[in-house]
Amino acid sequence: MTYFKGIDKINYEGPRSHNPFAFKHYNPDEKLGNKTVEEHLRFSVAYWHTFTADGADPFGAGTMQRPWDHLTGMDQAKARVEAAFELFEKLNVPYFCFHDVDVAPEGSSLKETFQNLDEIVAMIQNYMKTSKTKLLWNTANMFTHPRFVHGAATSSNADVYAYAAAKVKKGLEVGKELGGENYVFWGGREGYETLLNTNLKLELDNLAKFYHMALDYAKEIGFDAQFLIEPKPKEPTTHQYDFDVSTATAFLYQYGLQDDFKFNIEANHATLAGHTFEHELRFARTSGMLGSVDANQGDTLLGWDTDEFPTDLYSTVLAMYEILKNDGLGRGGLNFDAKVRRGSFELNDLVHAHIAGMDSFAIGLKVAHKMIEDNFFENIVDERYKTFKSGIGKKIVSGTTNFKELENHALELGDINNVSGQLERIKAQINQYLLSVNEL
Ligand code: XUL
Ligand code: CO
Repeated sequence: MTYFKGIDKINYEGPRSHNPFAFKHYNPDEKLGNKTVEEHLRFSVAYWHTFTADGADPFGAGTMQRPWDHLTGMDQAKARVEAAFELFEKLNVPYFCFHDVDVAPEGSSLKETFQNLDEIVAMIQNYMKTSKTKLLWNTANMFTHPRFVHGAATSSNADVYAYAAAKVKKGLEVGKELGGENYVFWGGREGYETLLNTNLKLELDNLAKFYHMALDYAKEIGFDAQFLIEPKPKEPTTHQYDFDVSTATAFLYQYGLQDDFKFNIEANHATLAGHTFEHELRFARTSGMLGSVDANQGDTLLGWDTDEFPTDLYSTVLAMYEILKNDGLGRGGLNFDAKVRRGSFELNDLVHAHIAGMDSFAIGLKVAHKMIEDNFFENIVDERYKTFKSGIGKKIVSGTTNFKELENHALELGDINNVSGQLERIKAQINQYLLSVNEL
């Protein structure tokens, strides 16, 4: 059966095309430096937003019109797999991601849940034999079901901890079966609402032990995926333990996990933490821990995780700059952890949304690539920090000075000469790059 009726494979038609079902900037086969555009961007479709979610929000019921809506249970799950691989092929995406419960419904026992999952995973595996789309990562949903009310690996209830471990164990087995490149841990309900009833130290110790056991098990079964932590500061708990890259880095170092984890950075999580997307990418890159990206954007007027498809070109440029400077994402990719708006309920909206996101990141890639060729930011930074290249600055950088020498230096100074940071000029130049993207 065809789900996305009347829609053919989405092709690249160039920036002047007016075809809503064509890429204007994403040309997967185009070579940029030593990689194709497809290899640079490594796009992934998020199963949960695109095939499972119905558009419900805290104020109202679902609005999405989907051709698998008339089905329920396993029949619906199977129809979703068919629809998913049809869309992957039409969008020509190299990757997809899912949570266990996105693909298969929970049964009346954990055993039945696993059986459901096995059946769907076998179906997915079959599709993957002939599809080019591979598994970027899978993960376990440990936040939706009421049993996770107090968390999973940080729950106050040891039985829930064990249940969560069983789900992750299964997730690692599934990841191995499907050849997943990464395995993601997003904190879900790993955090707390109030300290009035919380043993914070025990919860963090338990979480670290959970991660160590997951690593041990992955090794035991020979699943060599990159493990990723996805930081988020709040939602659903008030205080998520993996608040941001810096907080989670400290946690990983504290518990000896730093060599086995990298980060999956989500744009809207960064902004919820009061950071920019590029701030989180830079912090992860600086410590060699930039693993993958959940590509979306928030709404500047709303303070929650709106998971919009990324269309802000300024942001995609700065994100792609970080990714290119990281020499790419390695085994990671750009996963659209993004949902169409509640008002965009038609099936075609799913296609338009992915085209918009893919084109926006393709523009970001082209502009960032050109800026790096021009040494745009490198020249700005070189000039701005030039006092550290000679004299006392050089000694500071090489660690060969001390407070006495610095005091002597300071005492001999006359008026200190600072120069402008030139932010407005820099922004205007970035605009010039953006506006010339069609000539790049
Ligand atoms: C939630 C979120 C998750 C993770 C995977 O904000 O981003 O969908 O990406 O669990
Ligand atoms: Co995410």
